[in-house]
Amino acid sequence: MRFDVLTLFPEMFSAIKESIIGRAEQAELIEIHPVNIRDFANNKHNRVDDYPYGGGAGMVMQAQPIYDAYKSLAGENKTIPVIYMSPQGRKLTQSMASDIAKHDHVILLCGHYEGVDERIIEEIVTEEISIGDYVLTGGELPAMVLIDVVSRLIPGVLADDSTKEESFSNGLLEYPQYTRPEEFMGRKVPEVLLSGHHENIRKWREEQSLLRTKQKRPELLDKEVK
Ligand code: 4H7
Repeated sequence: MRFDVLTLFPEMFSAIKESIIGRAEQAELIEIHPVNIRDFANNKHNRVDDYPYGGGAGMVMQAQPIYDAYKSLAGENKTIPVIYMSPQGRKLTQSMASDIAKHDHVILLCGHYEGVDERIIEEIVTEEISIGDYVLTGGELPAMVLIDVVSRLIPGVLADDSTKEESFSNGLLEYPQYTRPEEFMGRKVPEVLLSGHHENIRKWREEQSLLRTKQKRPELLDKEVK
């Protein structure tokens, strides 16, 4: 799967090339391709923002450099999803991530300042996505969150295919995990996990998942599992 990213800060994406996502890119399971919108400025000072019509605080990202950067990637192909990372978007969920993972190419648009000229949203954006109800200085961190969430759903990216059992896929929180030693600061690993009785372990974990969800995120129990 290929993620093209339209951004004013392409260097930020070196952060996501570490760890599991970095390994997935090495293995050519995914490709992350940041494109600097500033390279498409058509004035001698490389300006890509301007004052908002009607006045008010801050600057707005101009349509032309974003459009030209987009065209350099998509050409005449109008079928590639263009996702604008914005606080006004639909809030990202695990089930939205599964849908995005079905595409083999997406373009992510990262806004800065007061956002982009509205005509870019009308002309090229197919979906607006938010990562949560809080304000950030730019869309780059949300784009990296989306790339991480989607990439780990691609077959081969995770060593084990654990994604079917995890939180938000089955609608429950995950059960508690323990590793060696058997006793730490006087706290023992639950006996059942040492028993080797797989059916009892499965039942205990299922109970713990349900108990935790009731305690920590009761609202998840009212949701339908997609
Ligand atoms: C697009 C439009 C995403 C991008 C507006 C982006 C939060 C999220 C941004 C803005 C983002 C999220 C304009 C919002 C200036 C903040 C003061 C960049 N913030 N800005 N406002 N929740 N910020 O996914």
